[in-house]
Amino acid sequence: MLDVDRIRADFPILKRQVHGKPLVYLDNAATSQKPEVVIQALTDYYRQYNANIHRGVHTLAEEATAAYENARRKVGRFINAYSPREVVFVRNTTEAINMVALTWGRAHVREGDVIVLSVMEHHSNLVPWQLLAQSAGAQLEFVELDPQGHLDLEHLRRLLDTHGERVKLVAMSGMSNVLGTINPVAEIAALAHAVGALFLVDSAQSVPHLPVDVQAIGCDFLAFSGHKMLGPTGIGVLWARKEVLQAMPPFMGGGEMIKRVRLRESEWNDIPHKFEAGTPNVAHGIGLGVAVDYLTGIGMENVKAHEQSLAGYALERLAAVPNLHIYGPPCPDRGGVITFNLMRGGELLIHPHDLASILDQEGIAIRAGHHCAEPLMDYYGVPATARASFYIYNTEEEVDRLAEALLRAQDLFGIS
Ligand code: C6P
Repeated sequence: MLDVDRIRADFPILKRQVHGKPLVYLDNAATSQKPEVVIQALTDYYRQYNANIHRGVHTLAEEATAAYENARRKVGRFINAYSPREVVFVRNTTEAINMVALTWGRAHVREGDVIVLSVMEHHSNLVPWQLLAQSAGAQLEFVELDPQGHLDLEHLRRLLDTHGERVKLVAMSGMSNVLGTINPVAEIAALAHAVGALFLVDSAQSVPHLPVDVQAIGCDFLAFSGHKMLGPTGIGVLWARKEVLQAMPPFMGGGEMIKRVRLRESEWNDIPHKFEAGTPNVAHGIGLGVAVDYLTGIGMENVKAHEQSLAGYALERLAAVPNLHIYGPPCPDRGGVITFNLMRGGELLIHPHDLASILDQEGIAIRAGHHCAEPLMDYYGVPATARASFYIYNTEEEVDRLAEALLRAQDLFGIS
């Protein structure tokens, strides 16, 4: 069990009020809050050893380089990378997936090839593949869902059987940002590899909330964002197997990604630097390392257990709210994401945006909209949904406040 009171004390923002009410922050799938140690790490860098890295021999440059490379090692250990050299720092999940599409994808995906995705994907794990498929003349296929919101693995098997070796890549989320579904990524990796395809995990929602071990999954690429896991914005990670990264052409050209430059051609640096052109986000990389320390200190099994217990409590508590339709699977197949609509006979009673505004008046922050998963909204035939998403500092009392606010919102709209 987590000592949530102690954890909450580490997050200065949780002390603030919104519209005169204590903040209930339930928008963690969009971005998490930051503990004092992460905020402090950024200030320390700028106050004490701000310098460019991998370039200078002066003390500040050496200290900054050591801290940044240490953060890379921490991140590598956190996901059980084979080597820290497999950890490429990028801006976020979106950049990581685009990097794969624009480098590995352009080199390996040809006309008639197939990329297998699912209908629950975030736009970041969809649009880069659309762009690649359009330029290469490749085909996209989509795994559908079962009625509870799990991936239909039989459908995946059928797609892989049908297209066989033409499938070059399977790319799926580790956990859905809308349904909360935890996907069986190790099983998917094995199915993808059986036809010779590589497997990319969009881990934007899984690395922050579940233990993730790239060796146990057996994936080839994994992408995630620092800002969703207590770290700063503007720093994220592309992990890929060493052999895959080494064979991949570079992404952007410039300083740092080269070993030797002539006027007409250049020799690339070793991985991961080959993919980190220009001055990187030094402060935020170091901050991500501190966030990883913080999560490691809690233990990712404990993080997962806390969020699943909150999700279970929320499913039970919200079941008592009339007219509430919840999307996604039951526990334990889901993490701490609860997406819902107030509806009757398939019609929305309150638009999720109105609902989010009403809850905001009560100090409760949830997200409303399509959650950057428009095809999934189409799949369920709704324009938008409301979503509450949990993290280590959320409590059952906050879930109670959400449930009570949902009842009051219906009163306000005169819904009986
Ligand atoms: N989802 C949400 O509110 P970036 O923006 O690059 O850090 O992460 C993109 C991304 C990719 N995949 C999944 C599964 C995600 O959930 C996200 C981000 C946020 O659901 C913001 S749209």
